[in-house]
Amino acid sequence: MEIFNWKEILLPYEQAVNELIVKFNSIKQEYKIKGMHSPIEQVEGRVKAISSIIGKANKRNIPVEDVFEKLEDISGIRIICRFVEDIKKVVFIIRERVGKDMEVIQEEDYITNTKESGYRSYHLTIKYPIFTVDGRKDIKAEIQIRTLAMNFWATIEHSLRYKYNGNIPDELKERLQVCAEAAFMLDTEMTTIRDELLEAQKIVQIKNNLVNEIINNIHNLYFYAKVEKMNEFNQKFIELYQESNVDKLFEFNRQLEIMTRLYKVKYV
Ligand code: 0O2
Repeated sequence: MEIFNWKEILLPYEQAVNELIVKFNSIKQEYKIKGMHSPIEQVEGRVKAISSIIGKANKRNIPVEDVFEKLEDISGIRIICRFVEDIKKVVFIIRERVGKDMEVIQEEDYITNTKESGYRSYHLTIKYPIFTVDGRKDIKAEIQIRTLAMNFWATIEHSLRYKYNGNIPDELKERLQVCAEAAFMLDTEMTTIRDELLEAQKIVQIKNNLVNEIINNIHNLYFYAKVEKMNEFNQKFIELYQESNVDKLFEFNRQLEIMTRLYKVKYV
């Protein structure tokens, strides 16, 4: 067998993994800073262990010198989402990057087409350019997108697969299939909570915008109204803000806008 300088060969794969982790974490951060629900909960990445590369090459009858061309998951990224719906959103975000900083070369939907083992995940194989001292190199990477529940199941099953050297006993296989269905039921139930969460986030956003408008309108009124009137507005605003009733805040803002218009007509 040809002697490989594995460390040097795997370096670009490591670079791809590191860059992709940074990029997906930045997307997560952007959602958080904007006060929005992030479809990305967690990002992980790894370069496949040399023993696993050789093992997979043997299993598929691929000469080791061809593995870098033929194996798609030497660079692997895993994106964990809270909810099943978030997976679609992440897939959409990745597809949007096509032609910019990555190409999608294959998609496998193991959520709709659950594997016999019970495995669920959405897989995307991408081609990602990295820039080395020798120039551009396009690296294939596998992105696995799954929920926390799917990840919990896959992690346990993967360990058992390892323990039994790929031959999990039938009885255990069946129990794992039952667990996979239970995990999926949990995901389905969680979807209803997701809607509640998004609704709550929307209300908070509406309230924040409204409060900003009210403060702005009160500020404008300082140019026209008497001090006593302004104290009255401020007092009323504090009361309504504490009451946290969005409808009443809307009505108060409407009155402030009418008032501003009336004062302007009077003074212009
Ligand atoms: P590792 O150790 O996670 O890297 P195959 O030829 O069927 O073995 P292939 O064609 O590369 O695999 O593609 P596939 O089926 O899409 O699987 C790619 C990866 O998905 C696997 O990589 C696993 O990470 C994950 N996966 C697929 N099926 C299962 C499953 O039943 N259980 C778990 N836990 N993970 C699964 P590797 O190289 O097999 O393993």
